[in-house]
Amino acid sequence: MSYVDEVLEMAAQRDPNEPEFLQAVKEAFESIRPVVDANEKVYRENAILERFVEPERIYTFPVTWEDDAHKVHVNRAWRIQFNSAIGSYKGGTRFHKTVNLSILKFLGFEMVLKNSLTGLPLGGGKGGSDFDPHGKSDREVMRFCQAYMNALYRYIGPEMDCPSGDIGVGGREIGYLFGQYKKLTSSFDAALCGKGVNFGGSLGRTEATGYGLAYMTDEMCKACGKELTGRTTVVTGSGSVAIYAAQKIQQLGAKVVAMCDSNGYIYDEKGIDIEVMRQIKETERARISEYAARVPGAVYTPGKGIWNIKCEIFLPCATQNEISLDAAKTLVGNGCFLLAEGANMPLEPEAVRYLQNSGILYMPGKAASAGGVSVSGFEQAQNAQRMYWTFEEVDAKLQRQMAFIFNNVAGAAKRYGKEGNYLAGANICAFERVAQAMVAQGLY
Ligand code: NDP
Ligand code: 2IT
Repeated sequence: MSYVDEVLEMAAQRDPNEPEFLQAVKEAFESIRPVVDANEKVYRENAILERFVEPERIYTFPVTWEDDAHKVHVNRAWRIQFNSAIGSYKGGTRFHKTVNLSILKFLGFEMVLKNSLTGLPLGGGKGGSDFDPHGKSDREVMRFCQAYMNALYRYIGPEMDCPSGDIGVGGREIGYLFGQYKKLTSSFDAALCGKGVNFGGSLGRTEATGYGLAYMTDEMCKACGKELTGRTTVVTGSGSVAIYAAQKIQQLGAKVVAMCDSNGYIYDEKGIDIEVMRQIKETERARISEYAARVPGAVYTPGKGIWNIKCEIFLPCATQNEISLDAAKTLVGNGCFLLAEGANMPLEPEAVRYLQNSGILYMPGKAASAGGVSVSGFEQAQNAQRMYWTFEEVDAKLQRQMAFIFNNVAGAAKRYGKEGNYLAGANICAFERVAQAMVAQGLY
């Protein structure tokens, strides 16, 4: 049995109840087979693959908090410090009712690879809780964040582990988390990213993942001589990644005709009005159905099925496994020629395989969504310098960053005789950097 298969089997036996984690590991390991075969002796001697699938540390903690009616709730929370071979731990925090250890381990594993692609000194981590922020008051969210930080503050820090946002955690939550961290440690350490721009946050961090995804889409089009201008585009989700992906891709000339939330989707033939969307989602925290109530001609459809809308470019920016094989078939059948992932692992494995065989341009999330963590890295750099960069500086660096990632991913695919296979290129390029560092640092 090959080394890759041995470790895949071992992981499946160890963690049979972690389907998302095993899905992420399998996808990456299928791609890196040629690298592992070429370095098998060294990797086996250093147990590189066994160590690669095992988080270096997992903190598990209950979060006890009181709602506005003084009822006490206990949520479960975790922080996973997955791999520190190339830098201190870095990765988002997710608050969503579905959060469990499997989901956070898959996200942590993806972070290790994504952060490697950035070329920055960032190890991989992830954390979060099964707390559901929907329908909670500001004060309830604040008390939850404070209780979460009471348990976590000892284990994070600017040189140790630096959490930021993800689903359910944006500027408001990071503000409350940072406020509590500061109170508990009596320091202004830059232990969190995504902070407000008047207390250490980087300009452009809010937009970074979405803008980065749009820049990556542009790179993919350019590489095959296609124009973005006038391309009908569908973006799933309506959170921070989706909103800024839609805004930037429209600025680059495409037309976004549909977006969704977990209740349903809207179709606006004229192109989504981003300011209306921001007002509804960011300011009012309301449902996307409101958009159709406010914008003449827009149509709301409850439930799933946004992928049935005809488009040339599809940017999934909501959550994992939102796109099934059938949805992928519909997209290709309708003439979609490019799919780039703003979300982490939004496609089921069969959908990924189908897209690859159908020959459309496909960029996995670990590359296409790396703009967010890149600007988190820039935030850490600005904090360390005690400086602020302008929005234009950050945006220019982000554009260079996405081009750098695209070129490395495309180059790695070519090096291994898989030209145009960006999934293989991303996994190979990311893994090589981490594995080399692990070998160089010896056993630990
Ligand atoms: P937000 O919480 O801001 O938005 C999430 C969006 O996805 C909401 O519109 C939400 O709808 C929707 N959504 C969540 N779950 C589902 C579901 N089961 N079905 C349909 N829609 C759903 O999160 P982000 O925009 O930050 O994150 C979106 C994705 O991008 C995630 O996969 C995240 O891991 C990834 N990502 C985030 C980065 C960041 O910097 N924030 C960086 C890189 C990747 P509703 O409001 O109804 O729940
Ligand atoms: O999945 C991700 O890349 C994030 N949630 C952002 C991580 C970060 O540290 O900014």
